[in-house]
Amino acid sequence: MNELTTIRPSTPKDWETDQEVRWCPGCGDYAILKAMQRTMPEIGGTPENTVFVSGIGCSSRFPYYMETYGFHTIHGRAPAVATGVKLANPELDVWIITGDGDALSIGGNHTMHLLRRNLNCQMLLFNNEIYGLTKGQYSPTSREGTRSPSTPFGSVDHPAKPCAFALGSGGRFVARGIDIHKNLPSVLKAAHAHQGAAFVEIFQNCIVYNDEVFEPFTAKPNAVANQMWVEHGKPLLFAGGTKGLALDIERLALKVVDVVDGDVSGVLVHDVTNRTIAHLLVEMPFGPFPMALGVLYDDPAPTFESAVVAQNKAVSEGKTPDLQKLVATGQTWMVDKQPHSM
Ligand SMILES: Cc1ncc(C[n+]2csc(CCOP(=O)(O)OP(=O)(O)O)c2C)c(N)n1
Ligand code: SF4
Repeated sequence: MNELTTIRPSTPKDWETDQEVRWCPGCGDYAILKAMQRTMPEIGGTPENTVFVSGIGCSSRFPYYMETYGFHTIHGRAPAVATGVKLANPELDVWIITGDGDALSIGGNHTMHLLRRNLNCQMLLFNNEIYGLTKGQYSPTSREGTRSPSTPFGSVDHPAKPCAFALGSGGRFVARGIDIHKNLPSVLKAAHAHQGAAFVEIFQNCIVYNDEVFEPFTAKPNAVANQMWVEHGKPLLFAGGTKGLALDIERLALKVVDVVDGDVSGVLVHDVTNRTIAHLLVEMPFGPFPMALGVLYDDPAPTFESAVVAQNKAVSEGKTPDLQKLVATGQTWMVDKQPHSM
């Protein structure tokens, strides 16, 4: 007689592998890995139905450390491989792990097409504003003036904003988190709950080549003043609720307002389905404005693989598959000349 095995919910430990972790001690990647291993049981994930797909970079070593299926692919091409995985089996839970170089330099076009097609997957971009694996060259997100082996006199490029890129590419879910922040698992959960391509930028400290670059908003003394965690249906407040964001109607832009005696009447209320608010939040210059974090935009639309599956079903309805006929259809020809003998 067959015996039934009870399936017990997984624990974070079930998602750990026996692989030696090769990141530098103190790298922000460790904290993201932990947050992911904590999140998987909470979303009811099962290792056999989960796939991590990465490109190339320090961040892209991630699949080795998750006890799931995984592909460490080629530079910038994780979205292409993830698309193939999802089309082959739309039931799989697919997570793409990438870096700012991988996703926005060599892989910029692939990232764009993944987002505009709206493949149902999660894409986590570990943004450390540098190429870590290749020893610290500047990346598309490096700030102007960044001194690196490839910009010894300081970068003169205008940096890309990953979340603005994602929105501009047609992304329907855009969020931000911080490697060591306690809210990261809830951002990952929201990304997973979204049906479609969910893009998450995670500020990740590269302790070796770009240490403390996010300190102006991640360091303890700066966090309260400069982090603004947004929540759907709640006013956009920061600095312990003493400041908020309002719309400057004349300039059609955001402005910072003081909140006096808890009066939030002029403060914008966050609506995750409002694309205009999302654009304003991701474009806010840090300094005069806080860093907007959490789910900035979440407005689902039909997914790529559901459209492909529906189309395949419609065109094959009532037809019997015939591979021989397919191969012999269209432009076919006979080669009757014999190859030259050697
Ligand atoms: C086709 C190709 N070009 C260049 C490289 C060299 N290369 C490897 S990783 C990388 C950049 C990685 O930076 P990022 O995506 O920011 O990841 P991090 O290492 O910082 O996590 C580059 C340029 C490569 N491996 N393959
Ligand atoms: S080089 Fe930077 S990003 Fe890469 S493992 Fe080391 S600390 Fe992390």
